[in-house]
Amino acid sequence: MSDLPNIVVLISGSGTNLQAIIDAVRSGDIPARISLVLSNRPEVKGLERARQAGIETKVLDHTEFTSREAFDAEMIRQIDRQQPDLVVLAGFMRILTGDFVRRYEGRMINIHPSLLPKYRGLHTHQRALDAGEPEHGVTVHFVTEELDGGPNIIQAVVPVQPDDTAETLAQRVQVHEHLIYPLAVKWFTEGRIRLTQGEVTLDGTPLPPGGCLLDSRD
Ligand code: NHR
Ligand code: GAR
Repeated sequence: MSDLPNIVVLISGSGTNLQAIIDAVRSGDIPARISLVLSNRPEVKGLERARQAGIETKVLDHTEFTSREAFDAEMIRQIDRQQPDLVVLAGFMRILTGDFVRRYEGRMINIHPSLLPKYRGLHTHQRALDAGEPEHGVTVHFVTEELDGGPNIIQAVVPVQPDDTAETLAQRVQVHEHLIYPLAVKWFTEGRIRLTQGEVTLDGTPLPPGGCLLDSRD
């Protein structure tokens, strides 16, 4: 056992954000260890990434459970075995029950591909394009029961280009995801980021509602 903070990562897909975090742990940038990668979908690329990095993996296929409550209860069992300091949702695509979210309140974060509070939920890139938004982006936030409603930690702004499709926009947003998610995980594991009474502080100073802003437009 090591004294480093312990992270459990939940995924559903390709795991490029997981990879960015693995790389930052490896390089020593994030002072932590990843003890488990849990996927609700079998055979996704993210599981292979975890195995390649020598991290324990577990699949809990949600289709094999009779209810969200039963699925979440088994996830809790698997996660609590690791006694994690931080639970990281990295492209995890199942809505979590209140019981689950409350259990990890203040130590569970998510990356969501929009400038929250805009475009909660799914298909964010297409919805931003349809609305004619001049800019879009990505948010790292603490997870609360309200879907994509938790307080923000970091946002990165990405300008929308006239010829953008949902795919090209998603690709440019992802470049920023891979910058800000490892940074948020680093700050949390260093004890710099805290959620207290619904407010996020960085080094003890409350963040503005959007969170820390990474603006690469200039
Ligand atoms: N759970 C809670 N309670 N609160 C949040 O803020 C959560 C959460 C679970 C996941 C990630 C979120 C995102 O970043 C997240 C945040 C999935 C859906 C969804 O509709 C919505 C938001 C997010 C993740 N999922 C469908 C469901 O029925 C399934 C969709 C699919 O499998 O493709 O769970 O966007
Ligand atoms: C990321 O773009 C993430 O922002 C988004 O899914 C992708 C996962 O990619 N998350 C959501 O849409 C959550 N509902 P990854 O598996 O390669 O990290």
